[in-house]
Amino acid sequence: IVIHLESFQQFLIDYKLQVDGKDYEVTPFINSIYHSNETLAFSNFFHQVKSGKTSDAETLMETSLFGLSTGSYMVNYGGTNTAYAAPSILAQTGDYTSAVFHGNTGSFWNRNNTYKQWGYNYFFDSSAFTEKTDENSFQYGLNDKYMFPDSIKYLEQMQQPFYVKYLTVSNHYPYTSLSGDEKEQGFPLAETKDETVNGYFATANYLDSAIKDFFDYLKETGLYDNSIIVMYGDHYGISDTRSSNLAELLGKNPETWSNYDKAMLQRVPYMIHIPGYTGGGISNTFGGEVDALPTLLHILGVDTSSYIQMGQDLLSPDNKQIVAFRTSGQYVTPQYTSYSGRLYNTQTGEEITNPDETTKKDNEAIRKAVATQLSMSDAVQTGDLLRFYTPNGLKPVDSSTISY
Ligand code: GP9
Ligand code: MN
Repeated sequence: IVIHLESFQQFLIDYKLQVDGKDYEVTPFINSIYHSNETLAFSNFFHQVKSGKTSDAETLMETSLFGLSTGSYMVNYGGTNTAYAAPSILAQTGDYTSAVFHGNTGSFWNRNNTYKQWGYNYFFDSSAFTEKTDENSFQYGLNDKYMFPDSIKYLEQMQQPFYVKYLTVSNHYPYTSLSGDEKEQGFPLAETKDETVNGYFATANYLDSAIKDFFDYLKETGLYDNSIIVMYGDHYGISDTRSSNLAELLGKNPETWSNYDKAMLQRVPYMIHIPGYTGGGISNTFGGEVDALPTLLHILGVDTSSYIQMGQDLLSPDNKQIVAFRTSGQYVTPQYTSYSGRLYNTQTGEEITNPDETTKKDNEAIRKAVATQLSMSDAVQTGDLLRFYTPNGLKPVDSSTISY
């Protein structure tokens, strides 16, 4: 069960918003999952999306290929390209049935066509749920506290084992989806000069509570004990142009807010929650969304050695820990951060203005690795190259057998 946490940044984890001298924990339930020893959690996991936003995150997470440098891969190629995505791989290696639940119209980001190419058997979009009203929804669809309970009548009919994805929406810009929503719980607004920043915590808190309720349902029905639950944040919620307005809330000085701070804010949660497993913990390995699929498949015991995937297993000791942003020349490694034309020491946040020879050489090598990873991904995506290559043991999806 994969839960896509809309616009959810890593800094929300364990964050307490202070209003009128009182502390309000924003996402208590997600925090408890993050810290559980039944969870493999990552503290340096970065989103890698560009203008395809949510659709880029979906592409990265489920195919281990990047979105495009301009526009959305799902919109431009998703409906026609041959793909070996999570649902298709799991159907063929583990007999999984698959579905997506999302409270927006199915054609948004060309999902209805792309999901067929990815092998999703079912797609439950807004037409499958309670009618949207002004109170329970906003421009991006049905609010999370309606979508999750509404999905259950479908979920309980799914052939097991299943691979399902929930795309949440309530924590989406402009963070005002809760006005009129009866299930909102009065979480306070922040008090900065930026309305967008102010609303972000209340919608994140609402998402947290929707997920807690969903977990309660999973536990009641016993599905929980037989499932792995993955959660990830798709991309930033507060953009670089606004993020200095977060500085004070994060105990930083808005005057000295730097490109380094902006880069670090591109971290999003990635958690693999395995009920009954006790070897979890928080890994500081640096990685990104492109690494999620190989990591998950290896946990599930799938041999990915013949698959065309750009990511690396985050749990592998051989992981290179080079995180490419989709904007060229931008990257993060445990040592260096290159963002908006400036280079920083990742550990200290200090800018490197006069790099020595070793630093220059190191960064040239990183730049090359990043450029290669992106250009290989672009070649596959824009040339539809997977139509010429069938990984061992897999067949391409016949999307004509899927209808929604
Ligand atoms: C809409 C939702 C939002 O269906 O997934 O997409 P975004 O604006 O974040 O790309
Ligand atoms: Mn999104």
